[in-house]
Amino acid sequence: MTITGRIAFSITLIINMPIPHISAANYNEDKVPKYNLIDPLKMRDGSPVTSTEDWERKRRPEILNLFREHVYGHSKKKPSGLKFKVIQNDSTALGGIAIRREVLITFARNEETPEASLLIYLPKGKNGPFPTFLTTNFYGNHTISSDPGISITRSWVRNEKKWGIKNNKAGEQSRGVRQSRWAVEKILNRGYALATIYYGDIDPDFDDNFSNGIHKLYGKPKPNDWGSIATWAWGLSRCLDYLENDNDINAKKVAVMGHSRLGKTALWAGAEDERFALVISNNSGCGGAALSRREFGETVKRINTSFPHWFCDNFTKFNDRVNELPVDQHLLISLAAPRPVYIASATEDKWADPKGEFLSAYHASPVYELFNLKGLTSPKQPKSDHSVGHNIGYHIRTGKHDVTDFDWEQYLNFSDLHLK
Ligand code: GTR
Repeated sequence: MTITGRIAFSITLIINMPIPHISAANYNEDKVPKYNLIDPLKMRDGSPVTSTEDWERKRRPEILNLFREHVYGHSKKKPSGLKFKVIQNDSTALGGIAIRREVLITFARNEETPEASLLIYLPKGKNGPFPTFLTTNFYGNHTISSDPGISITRSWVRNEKKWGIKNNKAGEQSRGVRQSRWAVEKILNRGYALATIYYGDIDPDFDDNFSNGIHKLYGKPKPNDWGSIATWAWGLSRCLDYLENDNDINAKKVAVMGHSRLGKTALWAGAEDERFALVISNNSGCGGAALSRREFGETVKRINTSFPHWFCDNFTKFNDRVNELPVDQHLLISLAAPRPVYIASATEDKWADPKGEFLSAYHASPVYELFNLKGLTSPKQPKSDHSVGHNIGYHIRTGKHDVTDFDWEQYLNFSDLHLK
């Protein structure tokens, strides 16, 4: 074996190494434990939810609060020192088809607190204000396109040898490395703006006992205070605060979208902030769209062990007793109602439990029906590469854990139905 081969082999071994005290992931449908799902239309005290008023005034706040208390943690209010500054506006971007705008977001005067850069592409030659996709990204705004004008993040980034990222610092070498996941031109051609922020600008994605990122501004969280997912979602809301004041953006038509851990983030952002008009979760898995009670692929215990900083500490109490969780992820999806929500899976993404992601979407349907909207009507997962649903959209794409042009095509079609 070559040296690179040996390194790759050892990395694979490490990733697949069992974590002590955690049983191996289950991928066998016959071994999914029996479970009862919580009825979205029944209050904790057993009283039924029979009207949209009951939902809005009682049941929705009850569910939201349970997720805050036991899963993602309570988030902080908008900081008083929040400021936005447009630092560039270039109408010759992407060969002249787009306006590239960058907005520097500062959260407080204290120099040690983070600053974030919001990248916006607006379609040129079309009439705004534009409906917009707002998303977080994994490696810095400059990785979503090879556009040389995007500023390189100065925040902590994950080291990635293949892209020349060393010492947790991004550089020119990583420009455009993630462009396959961002159908920028397609989005602009269809008349949407795209806005994105690097999640590490809000909170670096590693366990540092909550001392860096935005946590620095607010101090160490209590067991029911925000973990990193909630901070990233909060960051998206701060971006929306800016978008509300940008005349080129239709802030009433902003779809929040994310992939994987950032798909979990998009779902939580949509739940916490009802200004988001539409919510899209791509391959979000455990702690995202997938039902925790199925314990298929990644489990609550596993995720809390590998990523202790993502959720609030209270979530760990349920590591060995998911059935006692007062929520499950279909209720998270129901928090989007009556706004449209789209859930997407991938056939090879077993770790994220595609069937569990679908079932969550399906079991959120009664809440949409309460609003006289159609949810998903069949409990059977649709065939691959075929989008279903009007208010709750779903597809399972052939292939691996990723975001592809096919996924974006479905999000655009779905958004056309609701945001155009
Ligand atoms: C995995 C994690 C998943 C998913 C994914 C990602 O390691 O187990 O929950 O979030 O990372 O974000 O890429």
